[in-house]
Amino acid sequence: MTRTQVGIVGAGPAGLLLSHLLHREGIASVVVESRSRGQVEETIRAGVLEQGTADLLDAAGVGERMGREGLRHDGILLRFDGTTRRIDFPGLTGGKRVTVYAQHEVLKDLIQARLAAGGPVVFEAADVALAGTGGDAPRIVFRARDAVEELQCDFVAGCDGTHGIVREAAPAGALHRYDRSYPFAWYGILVEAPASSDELLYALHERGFALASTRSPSVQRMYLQVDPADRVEDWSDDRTWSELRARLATRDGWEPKEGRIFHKAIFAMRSVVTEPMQFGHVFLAGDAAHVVPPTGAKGLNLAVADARLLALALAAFYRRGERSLLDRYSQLALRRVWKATRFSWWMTSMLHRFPGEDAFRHRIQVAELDYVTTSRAASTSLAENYVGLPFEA
Ligand code: RFL
Ligand code: PHB
Repeated sequence: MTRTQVGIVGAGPAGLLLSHLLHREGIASVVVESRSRGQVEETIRAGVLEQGTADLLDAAGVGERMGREGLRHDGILLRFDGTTRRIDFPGLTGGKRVTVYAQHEVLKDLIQARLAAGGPVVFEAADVALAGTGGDAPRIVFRARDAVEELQCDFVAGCDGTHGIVREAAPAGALHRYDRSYPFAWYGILVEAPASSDELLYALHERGFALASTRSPSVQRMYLQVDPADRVEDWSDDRTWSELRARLATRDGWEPKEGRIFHKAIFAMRSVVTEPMQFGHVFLAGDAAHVVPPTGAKGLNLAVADARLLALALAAFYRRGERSLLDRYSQLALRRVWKATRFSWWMTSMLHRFPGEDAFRHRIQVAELDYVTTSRAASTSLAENYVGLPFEA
């Protein structure tokens, strides 16, 4: 049996950042991850960092490569009815913007920082399970290199994503899950091509939603709303480009720049919130506690906000013996979580075609986009949520 102060399940953004922030406070942690380092560093997911997320990574000493390679964006474009309107972030939020920098690049930077500091990250852990969650010394039990290991902890952080096991260790009835499935999925591609647009382009079209995002000057990320039953095999390159051209079309003949598609994936769209985000000495952070549809680009940023808050609460406990922040972790985290859930649901509702929707609903969506992009009050509301609301505490 080994001992640590904080046992962390999952080496995603939530788990790795928490471990890094704790290390900076002089608090020991061990990260236990089921996948290999290579798999963690190669999974294609999010790309948009809120101003506060980028500032936090900088202040924590892991923002150097992001500063060099990340792309700073001062706005987004909303396209509907063949026209394009811009939301100007700095002008509406007192100078805030977002940074486009892939999640797996953030993870590479965090893993490098953890390993350089000697912080144990156990990759390829099998049969990860929790024990003793009813008492003061929860344990993480797992197999690594064919030996059974037991890690005794003061606290456990469940940072193990949507399908994690930590949440499942809660006593029956202790947690409530709010769940909403959307009747469509996103089909995402990576393309070798120059950017079609200087800023992220979100489009509402009668044929469904489309998004042109970016990863670098030579790699683009594009998404289409598709049927949840679709598989990537249903989407040939030709069909993909013809649909992107149709949904992103403008009255003056704008077309996306095409190139070699080298990655395709389809994923479901859900909103989930777990309440509370703690039981006994166990705390949940990131997707383990909540999931948002990607339309508002909030998932990674919420994981970062949870990790920040939990690190602050644990630091108050270890430094000053103060329990009050730990006791209020869930309550404080959920205020941000529900606001991001609302924003992601609203962006999703405004920009997608719902099955069975009639012409009336489509005209209402167009009117809403027209309003959001012409009223300073409404644009400010979108902008301040997109660049990120202020952190709690
Ligand atoms: P993660 O990243 O899922 O990490 C969880 C880790 O836990 C490991 N794990 C286990 N380890 C040990 N034992 C077990 N039993 C385990 N079970 C799981 C997993 O292997 C994994 O390494 O959760 P975390 O840290 O909470 O981070 C959440 C974010 O990854 C997620 O919210 C975002 O990717 C969501 N998201 C976006 N968020 C944004 O903020 N901006 C975006 O632009 C954005 N775009 C996206 C997205 C998510 C997407 N997908 C695929 C769902 C775009 C896409 C396509
Ligand atoms: C991405 O670049 O992957 C991305 C951008 C904006 C979103 C979702 C995903 O809203």
